[in-house]
Amino acid sequence: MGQSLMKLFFDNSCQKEVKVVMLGLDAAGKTTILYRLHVGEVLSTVPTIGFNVEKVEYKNVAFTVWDVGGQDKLRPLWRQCLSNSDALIYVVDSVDRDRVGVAREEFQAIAKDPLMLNSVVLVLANKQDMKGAMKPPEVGQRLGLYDLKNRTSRVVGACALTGEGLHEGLGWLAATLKDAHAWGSSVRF
Ligand SMILES: Nc1nc2c(ncn2[C@@H]2O[C@H](COP(=O)(O)OP(=O)(O)OP(=O)(O)O)[C@@H](O)[C@H]2O)c(=O)[nH]1
Ligand SMILES: [Mg+2]
Repeated sequence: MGQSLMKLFFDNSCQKEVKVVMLGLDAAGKTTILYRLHVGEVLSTVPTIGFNVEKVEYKNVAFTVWDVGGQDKLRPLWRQCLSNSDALIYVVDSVDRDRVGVAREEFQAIAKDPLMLNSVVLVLANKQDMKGAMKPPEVGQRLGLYDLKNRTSRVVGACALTGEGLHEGLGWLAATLKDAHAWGSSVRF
């Protein structure tokens, strides 16, 4: 089979699987986002104690998304979920200016964790529907996203209630991971 025919075959017949860990402070909107993507609806949530894991398919990529509780006493758990992650989705409550410093500290610690050094980073600046929400570039700047060296990263404005930004973010992750893994020309699948 010629190279281009093989690429076409793998692109169309093999679904790619990636692991995504979704983190962020409590009440940032992680669980709402997870189920908005998984079932296409807004489900009522309670604070997550532990984690939720669901599969979300988009653009021929099967994302296994780990949504880990963000309360301060649960954050030590985050590190136990990092291994073999292809991507980090870091969710920020864009109206929570009081805690953006804490969000930054936690983000920096995770982004620089040795287990995450090769992972792609998507920041979702959530709750864009709310008055006074920080815009995505400000959220990126306050997290120190632009200071990270040698990372593929992006910040996208989102609203979990309407779904705004969620597929844009996933689409970017799918395209970026396809490039990073050179899917389509490899025989990984
Ligand atoms: N206005 C608005 N509210 C949102 C949005 N996303 C989530 N919420 C609300 O924010 C609250 C917290 O959402 P969760 O999804 O439970 O937050 P979480 O990040 O999973 O919180 P933990 O499980 O404690 O880590 C809920 O009342 C959601 O309805 C959004 O985009 N806009
Ligand atoms: Mg939750």
